[in-house]
This record gives sequence, C-alpha cells and structure tokens, in this order.
Amino acid sequence: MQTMQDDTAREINVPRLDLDPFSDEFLTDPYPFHEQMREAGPVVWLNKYGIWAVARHKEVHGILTDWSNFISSAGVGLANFRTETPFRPPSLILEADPPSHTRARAILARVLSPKVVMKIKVDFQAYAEELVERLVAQGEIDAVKELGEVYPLKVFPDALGLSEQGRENLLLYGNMVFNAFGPRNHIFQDAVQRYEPVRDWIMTQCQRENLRPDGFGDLIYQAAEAGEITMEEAPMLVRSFLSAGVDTTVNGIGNAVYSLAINPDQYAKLAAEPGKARAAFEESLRYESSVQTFFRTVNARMTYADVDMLENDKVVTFLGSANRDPRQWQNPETFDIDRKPVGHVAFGTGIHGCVGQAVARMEGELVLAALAKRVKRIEITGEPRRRLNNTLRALDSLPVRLIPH
Ligand code: HEM
Ligand code: OVM
Repeated sequence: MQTMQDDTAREINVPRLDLDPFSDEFLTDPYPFHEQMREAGPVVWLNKYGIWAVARHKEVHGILTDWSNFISSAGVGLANFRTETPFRPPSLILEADPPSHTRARAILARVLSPKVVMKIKVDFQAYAEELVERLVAQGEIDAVKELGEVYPLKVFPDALGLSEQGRENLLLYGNMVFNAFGPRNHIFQDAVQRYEPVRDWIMTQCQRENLRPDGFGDLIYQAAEAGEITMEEAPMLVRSFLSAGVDTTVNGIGNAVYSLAINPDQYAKLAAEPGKARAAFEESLRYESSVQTFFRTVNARMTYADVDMLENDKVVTFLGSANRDPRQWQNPETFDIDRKPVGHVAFGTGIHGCVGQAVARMEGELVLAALAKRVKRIEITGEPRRRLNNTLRALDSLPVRLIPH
C-alpha cells in the first residue's frame, strides 16, 4: 500500500507521459519521442508501464554510475526478477551486483584484455579486407545482410572458439535476448517463436568440449580451473559473450554504414582519410546507438532528481537519447566524424560499462577502414528496411552500390 505522501510526490513533481517506447511508432523513429521526454523533465513517469524514464545525458549517466541505489540484479529490462520469472537464468555479469558482479567482471575483462585483443587483430583485419574486397567486386550489395551480419558472425565466433556449424543461430538468440528486455509485445512474441529451436543449441555451444582450446571461451574455463569461478558458472559466462557479442556489433556496423550512406559528405571525408575509421565508428555509435535502452531497479526508497522513488521501482535509461541531448552536444542531430564524441553512453558507463568495447571498436574500425580504402562513394539503391527490436536500433536491409575509387 502506498502512503498519501507517496501519491503526492508521484503526482505533483513529475511529468506523466502516455508514450510507449516499445510501440512500432516509437521504435521506427525514436528521436521525436526522445526530445519529448527530455523536454518534459529530468525524470518522467511512463503511465503505460508504471516506470520512471530518464532521457537526458546527465541523468542517464547519473543512474548508470549509481549501482548501489540502481541495481542490476533485479533485471536490466522491464521485468522485475524479484517478482517475475526471467525468460532464462540471469546473466552472472549483466544481471548481477557487487560483489558477485565484480568477480565475473574481472574474468571477462581479463579474457578481453588489450593483449588478447591485439592478438586477434590480425585475423579480424584479414577478414575485413577479404570480405570488403569481394563485396566491392560484387558492386551492389545488401550492407546489412552481406556486411553487417557476415563480418561479426565470422570473426567473433572464431575468436571465441565456437564450431562452424549453426552460427546463424546466434542472431536469433541475440534477437531474443534483446527483445526480452522489453514488454511481452508482438515483437517479443515473434522473437520467442524463432528462438525456440535455438534454445538448446546455445547452451550446448557453451560447454567446454565444444570450444576450441585457443579461444576466449576456453580462457573462461581456465579461470574456473584456477578456482576463480565454479565449473557450473563457466558456461554461463560463455553465454554472456554469445548474448552480447554478436547482435550489438552487427547493428553497430549496419548503423555506421547507414549513417555514412545518408551523409555522403561525411563518407567523402572518410574515403579521403581511412585513418578516420575509428572516429567515424565512434560517432555513429553516438548518432545511431545500437543499444537504445537499459533498465535499473530502485534498491530502496530514495530521492533522485527531487523525485521520490520506491523500492522495486523500475527506471529505464535512454542511451540513444542521452547521446543526442542538446544539453550535452552541439548540433546533436548532425553526424560529424570529426566530432570527438567523448562521454557518449552507447557502451553504457560505470561498473557495467561494456566489457567488450575494445573488440567492438576494433571490428567497427576495421570494416570502415577496409571500405574507405576501396570505396569512393556509397549509394543507397533501395528503401532501407528497419527491424524493430525492443532494445536494439536495427536495420533488416540496406541495399547499396559500392563505387570504387
Ligand atoms: C555491457 C553495448 C559489444 C559484451 C554493455 C552495456 C552496453 C553495451 C550499453 C551496458 C549494460 C548495462 O549497463 O546494463 C554494446 C555495444 C556494442 C557492444 C553498443 C557494439 C557496438 C559487445 C561485445 C561484447 C560485449 C563485442 C563481447 C565481446 C558485453 C558484456 C556486458 C556488456 C558481457 C556486461 C558487462 C557488465 O555487466 O559488467 N554493452 N556492447 N559487448 N557488453 Fe557490450
Ligand atoms: C549477458 C548479456 C546479455 C545481453 C547484453 C549484454 C550488452 C550482456 O548475458 O551477460 O550486454
């Protein structure tokens, strides 16, 4: 039961909006809705779900860095794991708080250390060059299907040590994981259907005997052998890589090529100077953030930005909106590869900030550099089609012509 005081605080202080951030309309073009939320106030209440929302950079950053008040162990989607059963056993890293998060994080951070990332770069670069070379010869391609999906689906499972068979299942799994952070709408239901045949395949791939002994996956098992985690926890951490490491980069690359294709002046700068590839990928993460939202749960009653929040309240943070907040950025709607987008939150921030960001940046840089070296212009040849996802900003199709130098 809420007290009189709770009701008063909730009703007087805070703008209440009826928009649905998981509706087709919102997901198709979130930016006008982001603006509406940012302008309404630092914290708004979304009537449809009975949750708080933050869309300004300052509060998104504030919530993500306050892990003790805004916890992850009750789920980082709409569902509250304290009262609802999650669709799969919770992640040992994403859906965990210190001290258990700290242990899992230390292992994955070591597995993806700069040293390891440097070691895999040779293979990642060779395949970027080879793939782009072939696509340029082809001329007309679907940049989502033939580049954005193909590249990460080869290099990342190779680095993990996954078998060759069934890798396309990873996209269906990622689609499920990221849709499950949202409500059980029609997009979620569609993902569940496609995911059903993949369910067992995923956990089988996480077993040690199915991972090559020289990949990331085996490094996790070595940590278990050293006693840092149990042998039961190891496959769960491998699962985290399979969940977080593919769809994010697939859409990161797709969104980057899209941002460059609709801004030919920016692509021209990149084609003239392929050394700008890393900066161009970074700006595209700000401009079209592949991960749009993550939630937190209020641990115990507290006041945030003058709002009285109760234990178990859910707060959704709009990363893609923070990355276009005019309070933080000059001309946020302009895609400018010479901008230094430091402080963008496309990888989150704080203790849960993306542990794979060095790998993600390397993939993005290598693909864009391979393009820039060979392609003078990218022409869109057909209507780009979106794939609606409750968390990801995703394209289903991007038909383009690659015009060589
Ligand atoms: C965490 C985005 C690529 C593995 C995160 C978070 C974001 C994010 C926003 C924060 C989650 C939170 O605060 O609750 C992205 C984007 C990527 C990308 C936009 C690509 C462009 C990757 C890759 C891997 C990875 C390639 C694996 C190699 C993880 C893991 C976490 C995470 C395991 C959980 C970290 C923790 O909870 O401490 N990512 N990610 N990500 N990411 Fe990424
Ligand atoms: C995980 C996981 C799943 C989805 C996303 C993510 C962006 C992590 O299972 O640990 O980070």
